[in-house]
Amino acid sequence: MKREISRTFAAYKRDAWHFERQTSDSREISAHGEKVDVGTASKDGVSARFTFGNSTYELSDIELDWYMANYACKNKGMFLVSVESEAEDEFIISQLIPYWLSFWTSGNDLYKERQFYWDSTGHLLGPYTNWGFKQPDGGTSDENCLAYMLAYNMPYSWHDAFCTTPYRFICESYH
Ligand SMILES: [Ca+2]
Ligand SMILES: [Ca+2]
Repeated sequence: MKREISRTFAAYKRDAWHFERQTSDSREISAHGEKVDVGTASKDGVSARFTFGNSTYELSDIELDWYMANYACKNKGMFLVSVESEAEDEFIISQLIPYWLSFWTSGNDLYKERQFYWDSTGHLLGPYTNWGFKQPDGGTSDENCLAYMLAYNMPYSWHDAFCTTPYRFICESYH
């Protein structure tokens, strides 16, 4: 019999999505009651933890859309990452390289088109930025959320992307 101490991890009220933690090594996202296997995950949903300067970071080992990723970080007292300097950017990228996957940050221009800011700090991006080739290219489309991505065979850089796409994500806490 499957030992299950399933507890509701978070309830994302806006669209009634929620995801659950389980004691098994699998993690499922359920949407409107339908369970979708998102693959094997560690028990705490974190694949790596590291510190840099005054921050601690956690890389998720699950993929969520930007809104749910934002909620997931806040639910454990952290925030989606904000990147304030080249040094921080380079350090984070050095941690991401082994994964070769996209990761959400807190950056977005959901409130004012083309005005990207870090949701975690409320500050506009800059002065340092690491936009990828031809990025941001979303214009007035719905590419409103900022992810670390690999594109055009370039190293990790910042891309505006569709917020509803599930990617892994980076949580940051300050100490
Ligand atoms: Ca930061
Ligand atoms: Ca883009």
